[in-house]
Amino acid sequence: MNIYQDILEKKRKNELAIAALLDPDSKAIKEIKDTIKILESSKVDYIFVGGSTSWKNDFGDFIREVAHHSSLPVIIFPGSASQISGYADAILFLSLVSGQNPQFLIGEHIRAASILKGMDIEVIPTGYLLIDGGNMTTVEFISGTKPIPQNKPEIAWSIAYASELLGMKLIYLECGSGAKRSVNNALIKSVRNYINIPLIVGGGIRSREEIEEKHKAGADIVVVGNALEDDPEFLTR
Ligand code: 1GP
Repeated sequence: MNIYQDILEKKRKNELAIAALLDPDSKAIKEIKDTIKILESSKVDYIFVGGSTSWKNDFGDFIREVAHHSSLPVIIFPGSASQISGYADAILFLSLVSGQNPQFLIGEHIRAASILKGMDIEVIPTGYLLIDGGNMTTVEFISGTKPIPQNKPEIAWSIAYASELLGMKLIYLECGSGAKRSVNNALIKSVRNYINIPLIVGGGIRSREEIEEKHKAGADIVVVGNALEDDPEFLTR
């Protein structure tokens, strides 16, 4: 299955897609099998695996276990070039375009290039924009970049559209895992109006209503992490 074609097809039909984020730092490897069983019976389309750090589990062991139990597409959402594995179906090749830190704009990518060469994995170039979610998140701290204020949509859409012009295939608006506030609908709408490529929104989304709102505002894929961590069955219900 070509994941990007699948994302485009869902966008064309205006179908909401949900991605469940499994972070190797917040889940024990032995819980993966049961978690995936629940995700497969809920309305989840993709499993994202990754995070800004990887202290608790070895990334390779973690993703191998996810891929072993999952019939859903497994997509790496990498925090660095250390989070790459051929067990995944695809990788979001994230460039942190809202910041000016060369390590996350192009540096990790150079490290990743020799690992990805010859690996049978779909690579999807993604412009990653950090948006202010009301608290300091791990991604903000680790990347050392400032998030875009929620009331400055013109900054967000300029960066998003510039990323599309540079050839990015997806835009990801991110408030950071555990954000107090998710990306507001006005900002999503304004970015949506400027870009043609699919839009991912994540960070601090905790309810079904919020997921639907983000979709209505223009998100093609909504990412949920912590809320599923706290209550794995909330999407099933
Ligand atoms: C992080 O957007 C994701 O990149 C998920 O955030 O854990 O807050 O749902 P949450």
